[in-house]
Amino acid sequence: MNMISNHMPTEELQALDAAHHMHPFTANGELATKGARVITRANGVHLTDSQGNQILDGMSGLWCVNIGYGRDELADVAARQMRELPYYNTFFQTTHVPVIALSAQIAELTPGDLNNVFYAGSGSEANDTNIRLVRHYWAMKGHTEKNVIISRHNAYHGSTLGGTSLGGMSGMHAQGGPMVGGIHHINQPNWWSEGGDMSPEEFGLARAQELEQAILELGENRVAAFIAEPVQGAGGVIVAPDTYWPEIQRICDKYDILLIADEVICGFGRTGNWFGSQTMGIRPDIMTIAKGLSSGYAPIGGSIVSDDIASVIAQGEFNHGYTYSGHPVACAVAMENLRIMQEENIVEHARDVAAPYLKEKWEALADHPMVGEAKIVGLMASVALTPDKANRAAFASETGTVGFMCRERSFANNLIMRHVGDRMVIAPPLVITPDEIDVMMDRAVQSLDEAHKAVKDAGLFVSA
Ligand code: PXG
Repeated sequence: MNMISNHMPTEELQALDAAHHMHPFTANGELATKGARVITRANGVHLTDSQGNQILDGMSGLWCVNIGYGRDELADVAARQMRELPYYNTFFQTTHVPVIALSAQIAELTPGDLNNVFYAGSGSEANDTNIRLVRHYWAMKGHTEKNVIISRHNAYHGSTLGGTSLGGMSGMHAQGGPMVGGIHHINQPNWWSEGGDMSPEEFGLARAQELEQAILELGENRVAAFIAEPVQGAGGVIVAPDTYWPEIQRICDKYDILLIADEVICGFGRTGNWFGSQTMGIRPDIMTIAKGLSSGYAPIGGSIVSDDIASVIAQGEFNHGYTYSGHPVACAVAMENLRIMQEENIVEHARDVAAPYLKEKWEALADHPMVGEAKIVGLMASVALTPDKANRAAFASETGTVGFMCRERSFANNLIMRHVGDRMVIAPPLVITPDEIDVMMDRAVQSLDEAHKAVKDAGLFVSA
């Protein structure tokens, strides 16, 4: 076996990467000529690359490293669990201590009667479970026709066929179809881009009422569930107007439709509470979880379901499961992650210290000449880039051109900040300190300034 290590020259690593590794959501041909950035280690909120740069990770990896990097406790627990019981499954009437402990712990953390966990290896898999689970639930209750799931355009629910179909990303629907049937999409509550002349409150209500219209059009007896992220993450940190969620809850209650809160990003402290549903004041019947559950240290996801759903499903055999459902090492790592979050009051730190400190600085970005709205909930935030904030105008260039320029400046300034189209997005580790927030914001402002200049110089500061 060849010895590929951190000590190899970056160019050699990049060449091997380009030759054999297919990256997700990447134009791989283009990347091959440029060479991928090689991340070698990480600690706290910082990454180190193969050239020795210290990069502030304003995205917590992919919105997941909530407790920050470099926590030895998780490594120790993983090693201990691998020695004791590296794998056993939870099929066919067996169980093990890590999965028992984690399930009980999750039941304690979740609101209401969300006391039952079906495990998966990722958020995508968990949402695939949800499709089958909600349809099976209604079938068990004698309503086989109640099988349509309503979701939203520009939602992200994963990359498996089920996750892609549930999600509302047009670029994803355009590839690898046909999609899973029986899924219907309504519009998102993105006031900045789509609100027209309405006030945010009017618009929030109107977009929520699209759910009711869809139910009436599809047939009241046909809709099984509505799925949504409490705050759209991958869609650009889109925060619904205050009027939106109460109306969604009212409609789900009225028509007896299961509400699935996809908490893959919002869960485990991201919005300043344990779950985004609490921040938004909703009562879901199912929550999808992944990412922050283990802070990304081990792959694990799941569906947390209400006592009612669990009891109906328990009346027969649910022919569904993954080899790694309730993987003991992932469960042990997740348990340790939750222990640290509780003992160190990390959600409280996010809510009471980091989020308020960041909010003030983030919202001040709205004064920047290229920034329109600046939105923030807990430690997830976005700004809409615009050439004309008074008119909430989009750029004339292809969507994402300006956002990409801004991201490039951000990378060059050793800050990981994402662009989603022409919105810039951050979601730093929940443990970030005020001093680190100062550094993050200095780099963000510098990147915006540099991008603003580059956009003007390129003649791109022009409305569509
Ligand atoms: N639901 C939501 C709300 C997510 O954000 C998934 C499901 C799927 O989870 P897995 O574990 O299968 O990836 C996600 C994942 C991005 C980005 O660039 C976002 C996600 C994943 C990868 C990239 O914003 N979210």
